[in-house]
Amino acid sequence: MLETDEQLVLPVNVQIGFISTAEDVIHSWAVPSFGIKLDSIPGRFNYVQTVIYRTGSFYGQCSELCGLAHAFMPIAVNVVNDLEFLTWMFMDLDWEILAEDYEQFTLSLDTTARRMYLGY
Ligand SMILES: [Cu+2]
Repeated sequence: MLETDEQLVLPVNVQIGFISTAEDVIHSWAVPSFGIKLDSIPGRFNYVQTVIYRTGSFYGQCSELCGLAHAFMPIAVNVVNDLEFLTWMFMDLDWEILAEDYEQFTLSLDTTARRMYLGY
C-alpha cells in the first residue's frame, strides 16, 4: 500500500538534511521511523536534519489533508551502506551533461540558499 514507483535512497550513519517546499498546497512529508514530520508549504523552505542508524526500507506518507490525491502520496525510503549509496549515486550518471550543467547547477544552488536565508 505504501510502495512507490521510485524509492528515496539515503546513506546510513550520515548527517542528512531535508529541505522541503511545495508548489500547490500544504503537504507534510512524514516518516514515523525517522521521527520526521516536515511541513511542505508553498513559498517557504522548511529544514530538518537527522542521522539514520539502521539500513532497510522505511515507509511514510503525506500527513496533511492536502487535497484530492492525498491518499496517493506514499513515501518509501531505502537506507543503504556507504558503498551501496555511492554505487546508486553514480550509476547511470551522464558525466558530459553533468560538466555542462555544473555552472547552472551551482547558480541554482546559490539562488536556493539565498531564498532560504532571506525567506522568499
Ligand atoms: Cu500531500
